[in-house]
Amino acid sequence: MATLNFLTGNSGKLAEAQNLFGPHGWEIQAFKINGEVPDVIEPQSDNLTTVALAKIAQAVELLAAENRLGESLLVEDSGLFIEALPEFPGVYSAHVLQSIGCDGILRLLDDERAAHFLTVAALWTGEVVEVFIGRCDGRISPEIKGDDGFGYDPIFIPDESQDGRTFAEMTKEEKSTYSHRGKALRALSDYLNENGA
Ligand code: ITT
Repeated sequence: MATLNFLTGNSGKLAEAQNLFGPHGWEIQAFKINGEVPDVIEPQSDNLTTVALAKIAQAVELLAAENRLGESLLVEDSGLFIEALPEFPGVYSAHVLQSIGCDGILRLLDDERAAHFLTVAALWTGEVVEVFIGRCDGRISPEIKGDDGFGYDPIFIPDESQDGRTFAEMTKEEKSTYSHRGKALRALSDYLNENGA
């Protein structure tokens, strides 16, 4: 089974990637140095691609320092964008979740609830960097619902599912069918297949 390193401090993202790639013959392995996920600095930027490219540049330096430059490595940056609150929480999604949480988001909204998630995944192939983007349109639920998933999953309802459930009320497989991450990682998986990885 081929191995793809994933540098992330978010265990929910790791679990989703493992679930999505496992059936396609890829083992997604958490990238660690001395048993720890190394810290990378996220630049101040209002653009997820800029953040993902900064993360992959640092990750490649870490691989090089470990004499593992020939291995492939994945990072990704994701954000929730709420139409009524332009660019918010967007690139600040992690900070906003920690500070006001899903409850705080619900308190900020009235009838206008359209939102989307974006994922920018950056892959070091062992030779070059490739970028894959996934988007999921939906809306913010009137209430917190569901126990699965992570982050904003209990308040996000994807349009495509058409049954009104939040991501947190879905299995990982169902969420991946519709999600920003599922779309970005399926494009990445197609790239790996087409390029004979
Ligand atoms: P990394 O180490 O991979 O950067 P992170 O948790 O900092 O992990 P991001 O900056 O990409 O990840 O994510 C911003 C926030 O958005 C973070 O609080 C996540 O929990 C949340 N988030 C990302 N993807 C999500 C998803 O699919 N469902 C719900 N919340 C999500």
